[in-house]
Amino acid sequence: MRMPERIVMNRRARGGNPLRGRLIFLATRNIHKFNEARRVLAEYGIATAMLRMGTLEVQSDDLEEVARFRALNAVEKTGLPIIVEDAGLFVKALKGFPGPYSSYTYRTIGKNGILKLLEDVENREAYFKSVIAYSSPEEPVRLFKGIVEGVISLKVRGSSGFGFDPIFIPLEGDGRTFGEMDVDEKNRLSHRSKALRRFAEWYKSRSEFSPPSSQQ
Ligand code: ITT
Repeated sequence: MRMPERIVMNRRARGGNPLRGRLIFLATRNIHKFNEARRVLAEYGIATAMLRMGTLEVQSDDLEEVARFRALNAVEKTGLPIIVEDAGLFVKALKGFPGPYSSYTYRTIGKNGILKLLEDVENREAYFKSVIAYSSPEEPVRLFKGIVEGVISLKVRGSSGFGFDPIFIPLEGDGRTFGEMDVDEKNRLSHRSKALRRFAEWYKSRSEFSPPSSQQ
């Protein structure tokens, strides 16, 4: 009898899954996010598969809580080891807005709306925050975070990336917005790559150093 995929994966994960620490599923509908993640994780020898699925969204002003909830929901639906990522842009002069509401804000007022809100505002400090939630059928959720500090530009610059990239200038960069960088340049600085690197270090070390009994 052919075993359902989900059960095969569950057994492998409990026993000797040869892909442990080498393959991860990223549940997202955002192809740019997937592309960024795929390239960072490849540096660690981890292959990334995109699970283009919607996850239940919880109404919360806390990125961590949203990511944790979405990861649990995705694992419940698929039985796979999964990461989800939630990110947001936090603008100091707007008291952290749009933050966890970045997706809605982008779809409604967009990047020009943020520029408008900051018209004549001197303090243009902002940061992007990324929270990655990892979970699998046998493991509790683990969170990995990354932040990149920067300023909001005076006008839209560049067309690379997605979302608010064309209005965000990272402090550690050379004055260009993320929208003026290619994906590898953005990955050297971004909130997402920092969180991903933290996840990758843990994911790899966990499989390399776990005792043989849990790996057979
Ligand atoms: P998911 O399917 O993974 O949820 P999403 O596009 O909805 O994809 P998020 O909820 O994590 O992603 O991000 C919320 C919004 O924040 C997103 O729509 C962008 O407008 C903005 N954002 C997040 N990360 C960004 C980045 O690296 N560069 C520019 N904008 C970003």
